[in-house]
Amino acid sequence: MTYIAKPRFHHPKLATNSLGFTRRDYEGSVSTLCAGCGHDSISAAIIQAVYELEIPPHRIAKLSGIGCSSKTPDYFLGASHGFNTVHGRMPSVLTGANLANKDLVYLGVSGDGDSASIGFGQFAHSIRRGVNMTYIVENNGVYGLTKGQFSATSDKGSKSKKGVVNHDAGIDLVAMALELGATFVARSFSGDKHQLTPLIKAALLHRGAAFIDCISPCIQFNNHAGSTKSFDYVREHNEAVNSLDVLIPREPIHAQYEPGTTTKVTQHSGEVLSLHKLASEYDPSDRVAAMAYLAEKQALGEIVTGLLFVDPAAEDLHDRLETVDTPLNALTDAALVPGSAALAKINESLR
Ligand SMILES: Cc1ncc(C[n+]2csc(CCOP(=O)(O)OP(=O)(O)O)c2C)c(N)n1
Ligand code: SF4
Ligand SMILES: [Mg+2]
Repeated sequence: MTYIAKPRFHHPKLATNSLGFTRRDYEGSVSTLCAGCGHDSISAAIIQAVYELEIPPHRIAKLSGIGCSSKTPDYFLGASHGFNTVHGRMPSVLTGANLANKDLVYLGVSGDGDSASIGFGQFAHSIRRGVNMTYIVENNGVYGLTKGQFSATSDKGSKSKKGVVNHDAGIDLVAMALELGATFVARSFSGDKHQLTPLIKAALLHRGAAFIDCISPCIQFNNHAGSTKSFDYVREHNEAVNSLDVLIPREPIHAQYEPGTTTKVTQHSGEVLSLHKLASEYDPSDRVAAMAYLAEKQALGEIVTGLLFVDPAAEDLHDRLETVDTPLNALTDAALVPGSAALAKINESLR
């Protein structure tokens, strides 16, 4: 059995959002991952984020590749559209689905093996094209599903459970996403749901390629001394540059910060990202400075987390291609077959 269905009944007084859905309505099957796996905490943060954003489950399309991380869409948003692709191919399938129907909210979930090895090219091109999506890598530095080989995000010098040293340079997916032009870039930790949940909410509301690298320890193969992706190592080296509140216009605003320490960023859909600065010199609107800051801190062995870069006025792939608003499967025959006069006009424009 690959999944275990959850019982559908729940306490009649369970809180609901304005759509009448409980948090349970955004859950999926019972997880079959190892108890304590970081990936399950990310699933919980996704459920919380979508419940709080009050997105109807049928408006979400969740896609993944292959790996323990890529299995997780089975464990959240059970009433949403889902597509489990082959290893490393989530980004191209997501791009195709997004081009066919821009009405859905696209959530891609992947692993460090899935995105930084076999799917590295796919990751790169979906980011540089500005596909409107939230792309989460559940990064544990190993191939968890195939029993703990080093992945391309394992840090040079880190040790496997059996003491083998990794001599290859690690790929930093956050640095790559910044370089490739992602318009929302964040790093978080599966053990910090207070940081992760608002980041997922903000990413889902962002128009353009939103990338979150979420360090997610594999308790089975990469949670020992010598690993740089263990719970202890990440807790000790975590340097958060800011903390985030997503302020939806309909909700009361609770956040109160000292004047001068908070930056407000308004995104396309009207919601406001309220960023509380923890590192006074950090500016998330400056891509080049963000890249330099990350490199500097990485050299000191620090793991920089938080919202690292955001361009609230970003355009997405549809803006660049000037596509129609109507999903392709809803276009009428007249729109799809515009006739010989329209064809002649196109041919003329190409001469
Ligand atoms: C084409 C192909 N090559 C190799 C595999 C074997 N394989 C399955 S999962 C995986 C790596 C998974 O690692 P990651 O994406 O980091 O996910 P994790 O299990 O660590 O969450 C590999 C190599 C496969 N399924 N398909
Ligand atoms: S092997 Fe690792 S990544 Fe896979 S479920 Fe177990 S703890 Fe999680
Ligand atoms: Mg992995």
